[in-house]
Amino acid sequence: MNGAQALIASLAGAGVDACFMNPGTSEMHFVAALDSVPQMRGVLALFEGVATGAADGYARLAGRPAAVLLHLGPGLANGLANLHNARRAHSPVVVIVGAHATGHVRYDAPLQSDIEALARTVSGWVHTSGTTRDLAQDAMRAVAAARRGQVATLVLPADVSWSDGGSPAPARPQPREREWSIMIDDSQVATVANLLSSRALLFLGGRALSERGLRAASRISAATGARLLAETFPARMERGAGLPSVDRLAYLAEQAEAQLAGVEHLILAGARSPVSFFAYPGQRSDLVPEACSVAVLADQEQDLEAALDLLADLVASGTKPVLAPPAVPDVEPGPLTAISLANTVAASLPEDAIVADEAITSGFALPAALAGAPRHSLLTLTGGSIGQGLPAATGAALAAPDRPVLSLEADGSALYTIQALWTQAREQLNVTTVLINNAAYAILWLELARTAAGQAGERAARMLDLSGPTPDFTAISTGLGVPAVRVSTAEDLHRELRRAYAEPGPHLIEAIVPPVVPAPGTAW
Ligand SMILES: Cc1ncc(C[n+]2csc(CCOP(=O)(O)OP(=O)(O)O)c2C)c(N)n1
Ligand SMILES: [Mg+2]
Repeated sequence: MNGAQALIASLAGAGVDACFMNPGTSEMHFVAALDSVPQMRGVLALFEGVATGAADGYARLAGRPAAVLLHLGPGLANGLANLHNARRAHSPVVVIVGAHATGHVRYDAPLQSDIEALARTVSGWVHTSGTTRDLAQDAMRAVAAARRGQVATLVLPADVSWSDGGSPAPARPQPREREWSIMIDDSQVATVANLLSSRALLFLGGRALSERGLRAASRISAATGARLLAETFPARMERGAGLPSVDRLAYLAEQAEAQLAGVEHLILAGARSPVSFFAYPGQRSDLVPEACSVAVLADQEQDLEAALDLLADLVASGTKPVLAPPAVPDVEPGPLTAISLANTVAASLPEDAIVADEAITSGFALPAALAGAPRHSLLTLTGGSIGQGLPAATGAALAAPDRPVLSLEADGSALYTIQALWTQAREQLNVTTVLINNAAYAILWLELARTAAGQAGERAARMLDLSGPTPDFTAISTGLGVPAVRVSTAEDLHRELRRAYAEPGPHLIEAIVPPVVPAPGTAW
């Protein structure tokens, strides 16, 4: 058995049985080994950012890592932005980066670069395998490291992969869920219990946004009057009718400050203390109100759900969570706006959907519209690095093939990783993409004004505008193998959404929606 065969067999044995990849010459033995280890599902992505974003989406749904196979430093570099989003999501991902054979490194061949340095920017664990004998064991260490909620990168020299003498390693005994996590501090739970009142706010993130976490948080809020708020960009949040409805902290600092005004005790449960996304001249970065105390109930490395349950049992025994009633908005016919888009999406959402939201400005009305929609899992842009939505939807669909996936995707963001559509077509994934075409980087129109970067002249405006030519997403999608239609009214969107959900395989609906932000140079 060569190293690659031992590696893949061991990964599959440890439950890592999907590999998103974009291979090159140094990975040919890995690719060849796919035929001797059919338990591993290889999924080809046509850009590394699609592979890494798909592995992130997969992990958010499956709760276990997928593997990613990349080609040396440049392949890894192409995948880094979505590994950044994965790191911010605490997603388990096993990245395997093929490298030159050990004896080849000294010649400084064209693709030689410092792979480990690149890997360290996003990985919690990095190792270069030195021998075929130890490769499978190294892989099992990578899987164990990833399972702690991080990116684990194993660099795989070509000769370590191609040499004989590999033997599969047994999967490490899997810790029971969260067993690896740092113990919850009972005294901390008791301290937090004393802070709870209507002047307290419980700020939720990570696993606190699971059904269990939300139900416990809702009980705590109902019993004590403490307010609830979720982090701005959760990795995964359960939402919809029958679940507690919790607002998210606003992206815009001035709105976030209004949400936090009057809070005297901020209690963190899996979320980081709130900060402004960007700095603005003359504005605060730290969004915690003056004289507000900050306490930690539990963080992402602790069992957040158990911590919330403990707190709920302490302060809310006998109190039931407050659940959102079913409430589906009417679809008002007429030209699409961001509001009618949100209402139409909510009105047509199937039960148990996965919603990947990279709708940027056109998505502002979605949270309210979807609060009473059929229950769904929401995936968002954890690290702010755009080009994540289409890949994440792809990986989520692969991890949860029985659930419909809705990918709400802004035009500018889509164009970073549009090749994801081809993988959706190739794998026949049940993904419905609503591609929101506003022919602009509309959020940057807003940011130009907010940063007080000056009056936008014509030359500046051209940098934030996608018209001339406006990309034709219906043509692009069809060309990549995903059937597509263009709509510009709510009634057409409603009809096409229902049609797409009813038919297996991927679909794209290009929705023409005017920007919600006035163009640069126009009066507000
Ligand atoms: C990797 C990366 N590159 C650039 C940016 C900066 N950026 C943030 S939003 C944005 C444009 C978004 O445009 P679009 O997706 O069309 O959404 P809209 O603002 O029009 O709603 C850009 C370029 C980023 N966040 N991440
Ligand atoms: Mg846009």
